[in-house]
Amino acid sequence: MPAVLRHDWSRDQVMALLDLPFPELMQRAGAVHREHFDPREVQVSTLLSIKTGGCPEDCAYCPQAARYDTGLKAHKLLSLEEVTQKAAAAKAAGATRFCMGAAWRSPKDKDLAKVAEMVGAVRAMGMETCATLGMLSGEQAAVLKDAGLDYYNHNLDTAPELYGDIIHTRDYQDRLDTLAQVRRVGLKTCCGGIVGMGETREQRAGLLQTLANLPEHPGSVPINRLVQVEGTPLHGTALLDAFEFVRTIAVARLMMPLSMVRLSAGRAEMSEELQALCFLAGANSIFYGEKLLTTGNPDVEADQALFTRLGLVPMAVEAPAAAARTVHAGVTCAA
Ligand code: SAM
Ligand code: DTB
Ligand code: SF4
Repeated sequence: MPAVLRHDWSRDQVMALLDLPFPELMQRAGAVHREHFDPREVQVSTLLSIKTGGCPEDCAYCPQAARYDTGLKAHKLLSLEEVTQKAAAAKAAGATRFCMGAAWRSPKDKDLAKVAEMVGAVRAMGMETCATLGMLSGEQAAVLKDAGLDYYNHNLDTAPELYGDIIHTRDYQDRLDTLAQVRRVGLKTCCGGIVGMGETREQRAGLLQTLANLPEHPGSVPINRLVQVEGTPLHGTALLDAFEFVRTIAVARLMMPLSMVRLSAGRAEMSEELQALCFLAGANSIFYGEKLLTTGNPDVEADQALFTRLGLVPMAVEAPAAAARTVHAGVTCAA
């Protein structure tokens, strides 16, 4: 049956899903996952911080904001050679997508030209490419598209009504505008958020609602659990109940049935049993490799052993999108 891709979710409808009894929610999410994907397959992406720290923004979760004293060692933009070496190592370890992240508010054109070269070189190695460089103009998005970029990561991070409490140096509309530029040039979007920042269930619903009501569902939806870094304003936030995290994954799967839902930051602090629940809830992508951008991630050996124990296999290439119908605020069209 073709998937119905809805873009007309109300907050109440999302809350009704998040409020379901846990077994019912898991059953529904698992069924939708199986309808569109082989549930054994997990897409694996490796991250590299190509420019670390010294960021002028004030995101309350982020160790890379210059204004917080987190003891992070900043570094300038890596060379092309350093990046291709890391990409080759990621490929050899089994990653199929390589994501380059930079601690910028937005890239300078001279830096963007260097990143474009990196994208071309990684693409030529046969990996999918992703970049996360902050806000982009339409021209900058086009430069990345021409360089062979597959995905642009730009997260909405939280509900619109909470955004102003977490970040003061830009607003939600800035994020939506960059996403629109990225879509306009034909790049695929990777867009998700962070949970465990002290938000309510209603605000988690608000994040999911905004993601699913974008003009296109993001190709990848990273669901990050806050990594609490000493020195950031959110360090010391009350820990989110693990089942709430799993519920968020399950509802993302139900609302965006053809997207890759990524169990993202926070895995290093999760038990293997919790990660297994996330896969049952419909997560089918992870960040793979010892480091995220600046914080830790499980060892490659530990992830390989977990995959073996759970009978999971790395997804070779991204599964083609199944036939879908799209519903934009009540209007149904074939996609
Ligand atoms: N500077 C660019 C931007 O903010 O769009 C790109 C890099 S930024 C580090 C990419 C994403 O990492 C953020 O949008 C946020 O979702 C995630 N992130 C940053 N710090 C995090 C943390 N402590 N825990 C979980 N996710 C985090
Ligand atoms: C995403 O959603 N999570 C990744 C990636 N996109 C760029 C980043 C997680 C960062 C966690 C904190 C750190 O390592 O600095
Ligand atoms: Fe800068 Fe991105 Fe970190 Fe915000 S999340 S402080 S924009 S690197």
